[in-house]
Amino acid sequence: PEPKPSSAPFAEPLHVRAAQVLHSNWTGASTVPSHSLYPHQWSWDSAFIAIGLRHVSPLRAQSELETLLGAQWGDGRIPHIVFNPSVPLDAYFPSPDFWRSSTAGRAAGAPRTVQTSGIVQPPVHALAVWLVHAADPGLSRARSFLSRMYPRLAAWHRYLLHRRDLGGGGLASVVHPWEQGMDNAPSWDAPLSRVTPAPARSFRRADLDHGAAEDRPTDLDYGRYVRLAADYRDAGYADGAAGITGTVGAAGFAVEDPAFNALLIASEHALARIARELGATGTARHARAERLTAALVDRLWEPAQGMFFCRDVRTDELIPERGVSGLVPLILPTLPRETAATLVRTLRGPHFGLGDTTRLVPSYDLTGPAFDPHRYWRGPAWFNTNWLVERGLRLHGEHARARRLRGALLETADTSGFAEYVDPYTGEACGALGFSWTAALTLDLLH
Ligand code: 9YW
Repeated sequence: PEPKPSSAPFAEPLHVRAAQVLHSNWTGASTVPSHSLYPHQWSWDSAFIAIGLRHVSPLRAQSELETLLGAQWGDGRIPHIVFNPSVPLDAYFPSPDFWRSSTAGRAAGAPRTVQTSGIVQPPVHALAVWLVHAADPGLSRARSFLSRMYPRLAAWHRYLLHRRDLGGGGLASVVHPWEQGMDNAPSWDAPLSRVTPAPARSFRRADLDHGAAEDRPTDLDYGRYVRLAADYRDAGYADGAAGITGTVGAAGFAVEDPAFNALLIASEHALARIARELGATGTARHARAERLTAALVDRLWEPAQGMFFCRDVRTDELIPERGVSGLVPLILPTLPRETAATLVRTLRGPHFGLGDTTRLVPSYDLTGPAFDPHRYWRGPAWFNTNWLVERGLRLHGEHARARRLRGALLETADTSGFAEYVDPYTGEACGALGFSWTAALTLDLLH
């Protein structure tokens, strides 16, 4: 096991150690989430990393996002992984020879020179670009950062809002659990159960070389992840009508997720600000973000449970599992007052226990049948989702609660050695240590 960095009095201050983590995970053009477990560039990780990195090096924060957006596909999608060609193929699965982006993704406009995956991750990017700009507007203007990023971000949002509106209600669907970023969340169990797993002998998991099997998704989950991704690839990564009948429909996985869509909406607000900074009004984008907020409430709010649920697009029904994803819409500025107040009550209640039984917001319902305080997205607390909740609490005037959550996050980041995720009750470290977004968001909370 990796040694736990000491938090003894003679240790460097927290911000120095957080910066050291980012420094050692920097590869020259981007940052790996973790050298051992995830040795390439991940999409939403890079957005969170840039948000922290901007306090240490605004230039590197800009480069991080430029590298990611440089791997954008012609149809507008930003791939969930950009592969580092100097890392051996067997270091991570699925590797470039599984995704085959430059050949299988040709019709969708995959880049020819860089290898990527063909699925996406939550759209935190416009928000990150805006925050990175704001950290050093002079440098940003000198490098035309916003004017270079804007058309790419606009194409990204266009892709999600048009090609991925599989439910027809205005929201974006994910076609794979990896796209939403919370791989084995219990919300996926029902829609995934319709997917025939790929045979275990047809692939080799690299994650188990570094992570404890009892903390990671199961082999059965992995078989289904592989099947969904291979079917999508074999249909040329096509979305829309062709995707539904040809690939997504065949496997049956299409889900509208509250966190994914809330991040899209928050990013649309950020894009409006970027447009304004570039001399446009931004009004149309703010208006669109408000319409999307109304669609989110209309399609995913479950009043009887006081939170948002996922909608299974295949059955057109809400999935009755309480995950942290259903609390993330708290980051939305035009959420109805009563909805925001209800979310805060749910956060403090028995299912998430914040400020009562838990120190950080768990990824899943403490009372749910699938709850496990150590298994990945089925209970442990993650720093990115907690950072979003802290931001949401502040936005809705819950300053004392936000302050307490901030304090708990900083303390847990410190004592856990910037762990990937932690036991929500005890703060015990799980997964990789020296994890980039944990260090980055620590830096952001310290500023
Ligand atoms: C995997 C990199 C990624 C995150 C995801 C997280 C995990 C990859 O790691 O997925 O192999 O399981 O679930 O959100 O972006 O940090």
